[in-house]
Amino acid sequence: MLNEVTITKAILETYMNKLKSALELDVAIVGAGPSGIVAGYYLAKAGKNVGLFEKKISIGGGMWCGGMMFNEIVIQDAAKPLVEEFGVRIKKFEDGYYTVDSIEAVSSLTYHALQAGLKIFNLITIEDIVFKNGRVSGLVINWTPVDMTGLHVDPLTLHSRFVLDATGHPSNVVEALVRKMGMKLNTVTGGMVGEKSMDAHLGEMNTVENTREAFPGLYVSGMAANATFGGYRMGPIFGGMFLSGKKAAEEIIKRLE
Ligand code: 48F
Repeated sequence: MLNEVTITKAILETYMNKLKSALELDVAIVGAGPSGIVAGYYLAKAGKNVGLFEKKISIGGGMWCGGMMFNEIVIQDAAKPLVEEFGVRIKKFEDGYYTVDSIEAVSSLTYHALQAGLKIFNLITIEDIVFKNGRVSGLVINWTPVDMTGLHVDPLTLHSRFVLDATGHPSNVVEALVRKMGMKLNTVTGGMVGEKSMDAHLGEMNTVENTREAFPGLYVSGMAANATFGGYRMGPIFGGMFLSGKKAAEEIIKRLE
């Protein structure tokens, strides 16, 4: 006969073991949008201890709904090999423009990242960073419902050799570093430069160029990279997001070695 208490123990013990294994990470990724998931996949594939923290229930960030709730996304030639690596089916629209079902994209990316060894924690909000020896050294985590309801509950903490801010447009981790520590970033102004208006071509290039270390220990990817270093937005073309995640992983892997 099935025992409800055994079911409860199975969940508690398995989850706690997963969380305990993520308390001293090589890389902590904040935000499970396209750039964060892709970065997590390549880091996990390289054998790194990597955890991804997402404040919402669902993984996928802004990718589920394509453009304006039409659930197809566009990719360009440069991103085709990467998308193929995840087994996602690509439809040619015209030379240089391809479409992908956004739901297939989110689910395939997530599936492959988990299978590669990425530990994903949803419903956890990053509310602050750990700052030690002049560098970003970890994350301050709390349940999203605590954040949403404003309950007075102290958070918990984890350490990480590198943090990747993949929180999209708000660039939440970088914002916390600047607001709370008043630190100068590795940008032209020393602050968060801010996202620019729409130019799909420049935006796609900016996303990859801006994927780098913004402060010792803290990398940025995806729209967080554009918000930090100043880049155009690009709308529902996602090649730049995928390539940004890959670049973030490659750069961090070099640093870890
Ligand atoms: O915004 P998002 O999808 O990140 P991205 O990888 O991709 C951007 C595109 O989706 C789209 C675009 C492309 O044309 O412009 O916007 O840059 O996903 C960011 C994720 O981070 C989560 C948020 O819920 C979303 O799923 N997030 C944001 N702040 C926090 C967070 C936080 N403080 N703690 C945990 N997760």
